[in-house]
Amino acid sequence: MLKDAIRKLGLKLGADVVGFASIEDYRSERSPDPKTFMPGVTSLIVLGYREIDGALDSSNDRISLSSRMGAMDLSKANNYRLARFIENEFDARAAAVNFSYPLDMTPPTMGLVGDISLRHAAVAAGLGVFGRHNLVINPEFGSRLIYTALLTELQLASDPPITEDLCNDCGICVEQCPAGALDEEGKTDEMKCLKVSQPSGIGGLIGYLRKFIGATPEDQKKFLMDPRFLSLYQASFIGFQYQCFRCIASCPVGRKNRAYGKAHG
Ligand code: B12
Ligand code: SF4
Ligand code: SF4
Repeated sequence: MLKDAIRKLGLKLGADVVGFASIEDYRSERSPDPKTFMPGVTSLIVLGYREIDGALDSSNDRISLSSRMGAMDLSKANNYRLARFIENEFDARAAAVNFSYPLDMTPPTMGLVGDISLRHAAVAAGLGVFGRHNLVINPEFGSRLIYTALLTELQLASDPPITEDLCNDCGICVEQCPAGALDEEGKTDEMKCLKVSQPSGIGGLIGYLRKFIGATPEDQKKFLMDPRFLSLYQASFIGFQYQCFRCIASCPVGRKNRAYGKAHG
């Protein structure tokens, strides 16, 4: 009953999939124990939002990002609405885990580990399984879902796990990765991925500032008109500015008929 009411609202608000996991079934070795920041947590509600095919398949990464930004905005508002619904209707605490950030930027993880690993949460909630690209593949939408979650003090049983291996080991994601970040099975080379997928992220900004500090005053003036500086400026108010989507976009599982590849050659 509880699950039905929450699922119904999540879907009505625009999520494409909604799943539930008892906190005991959520296991993510590198992530913190959720009880350290919500002592009474008993379950996770995980929501998935599909990427827009036309955007994801575009060779223009700004167009691809438009779909992501829309999903992020919708998911943030929905998390807030759902948390409020749970607290108002069922008198139980709820807290939202947003799409990606804010992240804990302190050592040792320095922005590379979320408070909740949404992939492990999605797997625990029966929404998908890991594929060769280390992303979660859902039976209906394939890799083309992004996830958010709510932590709650409601007792909710886990949805049945997916036992089928949805990855067909075709290797397309590995071939398509321009950074070679997926070469080692079971591990994404984070630094290689970051360089290509977020060139205007913190690594890019630090590199640029280092060069700026070492430059002559004359060259520093040129640095301020450099297109690279303008991209860093733009990223500072957009948030994480993803510039590569190839591992999600190239995976054929659940891609329907709107085939990837035309714009990418
Ligand atoms: C930090 C982060 C990154 C970092 C580091 C990734 C990393 N190693 O975890 C960087 C910048 C590299 C990154 C890149 C990308 N990310 Co990212 N990222 C996150 C974030 C914020 C935290 C991830 C985290 O906590 N990792 C730490 C733990 C979980 O990692 P781990 O235990 O070491 O697990 C790794 C491996 O061991 C392996 N693994 C673990 N268990 C198992 C089990 C099996 C069976 C297998 C095969 C593998 C496997 O997978 C992980 C990848 O290295 C999440 C959001 C969130 N809060 O979860 C999004 C998230 C994981 N990212 C996502 C996406 C889509 C991307 C990108 C495609 C970029 C883009 N354009 O959007 C790439 C894909 C890279 C890839 N193919 O792995 C989505 C994934 C959605 C999905 N369908 O699975 C997430 C969940 C965001 C979201 N809200 O949907 N990301
Ligand atoms: S986002 Fe791009 S660079 Fe990163 S793993 Fe996927 S394909 Fe490779
Ligand atoms: S592209 Fe192929 S190998 Fe990669 S995750 Fe998808 S099905 Fe698996």
